[in-house]
Amino acid sequence: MKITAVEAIPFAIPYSKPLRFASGEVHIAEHVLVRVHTDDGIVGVAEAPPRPFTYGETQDGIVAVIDKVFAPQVIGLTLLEREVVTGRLARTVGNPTAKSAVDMAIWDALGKSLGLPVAELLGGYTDRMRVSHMLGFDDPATMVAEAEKMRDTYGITTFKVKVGRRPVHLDTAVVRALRDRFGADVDLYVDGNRGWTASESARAMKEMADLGLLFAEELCPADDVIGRRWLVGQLDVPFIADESVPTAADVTREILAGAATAISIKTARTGFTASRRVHHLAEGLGLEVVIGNQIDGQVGTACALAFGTAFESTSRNAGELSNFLDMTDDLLAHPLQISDGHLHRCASAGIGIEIDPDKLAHYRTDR
Ligand code: MUC
Ligand code: MG
Repeated sequence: MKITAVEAIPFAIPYSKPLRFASGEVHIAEHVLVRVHTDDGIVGVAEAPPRPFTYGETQDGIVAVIDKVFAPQVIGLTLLEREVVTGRLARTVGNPTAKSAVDMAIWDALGKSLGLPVAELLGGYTDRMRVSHMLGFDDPATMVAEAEKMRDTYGITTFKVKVGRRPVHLDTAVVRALRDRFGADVDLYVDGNRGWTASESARAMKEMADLGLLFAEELCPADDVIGRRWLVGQLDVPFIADESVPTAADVTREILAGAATAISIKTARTGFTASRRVHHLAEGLGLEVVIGNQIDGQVGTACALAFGTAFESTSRNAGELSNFLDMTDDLLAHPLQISDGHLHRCASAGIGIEIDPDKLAHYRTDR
């Protein structure tokens, strides 16, 4: 169970449909596949998605920090020393998705070594999650058509609508068009990625007051401290903190400040080890949680699913597990399948995924 090598492999897979939102847009999945090797021939895998507009990381930076800093810090440790790994990686500031991919690849290797699914090692609550699909910026008719396709093809009935454009009517018109089209048959919530001011957010939420939203997420920046508290205090739906809470300490800070009332847990930024801390903290604080998506590929989505299915509160709400549907291809030998609005986790050991070597050879960009 001793770690002998850590590889960081950059790859690039185009999206068939780019995702656009208030803080950026994504056209190509330029991610990093992390492989952790052990002395008994086990290989654990996970992926890191660079999101410069959210965490400041880049693909080259992720490869460099893993090759030069993290790999030397974890080689020689065993798969059971995950808290030692966490402590060593914490010596480096930032780099959340690089750290998380190393952490999750170690958990994958541990599960494979023990012959047990990671979801069961973490908590083993269920084997499936309802799926929520993210609708990126477009005109109302196109976004309604996409929701229709997702419902008819995959049975998805929960949609997170990206908002944060100006004037706010551009977005409120989309949410209204979705409600008009689907009535009470779908659940809707909105994510602003900090695009609006607090007062624009308040106006937009008033315009949508009759639309039965489940949640509102990061409508305005958490750095607008007073404005954000003012906004959250007047909403009658939970306000989800996403990019403002990349660590458990940030969760405490934002919740105690009245800047949020619910939490998005993203394994892409907190791996399994720190996501577990965030989950336990949220439970102790009595916060609702949603499993979020860092616009992950199938490897990252399988990680989110493994964590989400491990606990009751993480599997209660629909999880954001469908961004991979917008990619032209992926790395898995057995692609994830969403049906009847659910994603089932694979019962095999580790995270439950297998990398297709031909696909990796085709999409890796370092050779
Ligand atoms: C989300 O929930 O915000 C877009 C930006 C980011 O950091 O994550 C995605 C999805
Ligand atoms: Mg978000």
